[in-house]
Amino acid sequence: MDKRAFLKSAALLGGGLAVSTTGLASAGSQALQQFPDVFTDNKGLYVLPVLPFDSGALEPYIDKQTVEIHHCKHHAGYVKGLNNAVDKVSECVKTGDYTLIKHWEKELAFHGAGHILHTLYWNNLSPRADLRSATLDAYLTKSFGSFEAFQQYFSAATAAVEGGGWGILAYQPGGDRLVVLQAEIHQNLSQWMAIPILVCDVWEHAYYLKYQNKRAEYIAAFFKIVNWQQVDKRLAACLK
Ligand code: MN3
Repeated sequence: MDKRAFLKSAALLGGGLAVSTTGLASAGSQALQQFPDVFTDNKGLYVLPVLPFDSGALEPYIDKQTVEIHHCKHHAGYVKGLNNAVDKVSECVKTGDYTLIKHWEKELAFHGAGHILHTLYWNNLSPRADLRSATLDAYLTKSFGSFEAFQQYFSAATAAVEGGGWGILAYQPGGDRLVVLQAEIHQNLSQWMAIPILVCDVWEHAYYLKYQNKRAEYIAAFFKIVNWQQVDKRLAACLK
């Protein structure tokens, strides 16, 4: 087994830090197994993934020092901050004290987006560009006209990101197509790779005529009318 294949199988088992000796014990590991990027170990703790290549292997395109600082300092910082935010949110849930929930949700999004996007970034780099599959090419053609058109569009959109951020090629499940997105900074209260299964609109237009400034009352009413069957169906689709 070469290094990359070994690390891939290790990542599937344990989140990428080491080969798991306990195997796939956790609930949800079925779902994790189907996606090639894993963000946690098998206990649910977020972990810094092992790079799928040597830190100097991307030279001359990306230099060794940049890769090492980016991975061991920046990415590791997101992992640490994310686990801390998860702990603090767990405390809020346990104690029922949500006084600081806005702060910790922001931390969760900032570090969560950082950890998830950097894991995707490392795993979608390789010392040599691989060939694309016929399926990927078909989706690129269906969505953008051709690979060349996609590459031009992705490059232009990514170059035009205002300030720090990301260019992102994403699959849109409801439309069965690919889309190109810009992410300014990187979180805006999203962690990415999270598929919504229940949403509540809290723009004022959704409740103001009846509830005015009492948003919490509207949210309590919302919970009286949730279509849980639809939520179940969405969850089932995610776990497929
Ligand atoms: Mn970065």
